[in-house]
Amino acid sequence: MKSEFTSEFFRGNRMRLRTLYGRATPIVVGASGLLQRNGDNTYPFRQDSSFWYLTGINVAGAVLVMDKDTEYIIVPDQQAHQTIFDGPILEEVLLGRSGVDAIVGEQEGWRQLNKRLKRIKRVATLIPPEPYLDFYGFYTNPGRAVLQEKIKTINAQIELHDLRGHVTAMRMVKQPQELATIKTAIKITTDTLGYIKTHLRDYKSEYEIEADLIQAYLRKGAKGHAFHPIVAAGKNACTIHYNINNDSLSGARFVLLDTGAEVDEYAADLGSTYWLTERNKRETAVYEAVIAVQGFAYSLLKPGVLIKEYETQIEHYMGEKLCELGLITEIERETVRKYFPHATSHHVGLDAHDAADYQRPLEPGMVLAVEPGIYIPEESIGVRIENNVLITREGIEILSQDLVQ
Ligand SMILES: [Mn+2]
Repeated sequence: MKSEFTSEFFRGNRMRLRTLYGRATPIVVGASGLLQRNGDNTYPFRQDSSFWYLTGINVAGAVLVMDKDTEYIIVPDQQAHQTIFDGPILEEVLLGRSGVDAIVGEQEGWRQLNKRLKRIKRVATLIPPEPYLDFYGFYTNPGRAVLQEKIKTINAQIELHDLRGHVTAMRMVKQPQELATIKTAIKITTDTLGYIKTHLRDYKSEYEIEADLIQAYLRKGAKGHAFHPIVAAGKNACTIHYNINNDSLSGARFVLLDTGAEVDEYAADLGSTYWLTERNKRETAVYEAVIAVQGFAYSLLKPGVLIKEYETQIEHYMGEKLCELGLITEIERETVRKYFPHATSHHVGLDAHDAADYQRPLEPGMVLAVEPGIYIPEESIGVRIENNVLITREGIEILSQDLVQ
């Protein structure tokens, strides 16, 4: 598939970052590193989204340096066996893609950087996240932390300035190439979900649906999944991030899908709940309540809106729906969150849950997911419908208009 991105995009992002942050302090940004899966087997490489946004380069362990009037990328030296096993890293390809002045090898690059870092008081970088994210229960990619350690080893006194706020501010408002790519990812995903809905009765298990998702994404030109898909039949839908996807569909009345293709490095994040049999009255009431909340969310979204206030309004509206369904009698945060335990919206972009400052009012060019859901474990019903919308000057454009709900 033809990429929307040329070196102009990445060069433009670097120029804007230097305008936002200032040119007096050198900027040094690290790529993600390869991660062990088991033994000498690595996980498929996925670049740090912000590093990609500034370089377009998918090399593990690379380092971008922006200093005075020069920009260069240090790429890890390849041992002869790595060139044979992993393929060569081609300098001219990296230069053409990123638009930097030079690609330099590890030794030469760090020799240059070493000299500079020893003499300066501060350097700007993307500060690493905590090594272990308690809330999500996983280890983060150590790429940024490794770079930070290396800088500190060269100059222990050096002050590290954090660029995350600036890069996040830039990533929140999508440029035309980004929007076009997100639209492609959305189209691939909605086409695939449409196919699955039409053939729903042919599937005997969740994993057969998962197999068709990856098959369709790859065949339609996506890189693969933007995140591990959720294919949850029946009561499994009440587990919000269920993704074992190995259950049988026999006896299940519906299946909840939450998935997105990845195109270039951009995500779609969509989903719906499809019935394997005729919806009964109760299921229809729950489904229609979710649709009503979705419509209410759409009516609120426009420039200037604060996500926090938007979520509070939706929580109240959802509360009314849950009362109508006889699930709660009082509309309070705790009662509502028992049946709707997640947020309605998040930004979508290079990451399915994209880098964002949720204190910042909405602006045209932002892309959001809208994903209300109602989960009733005691009735084994879980319904979520997720669309992606673009904030426009007037309100929103639903980017996933083709999603079969
Ligand atoms: Mn989502």
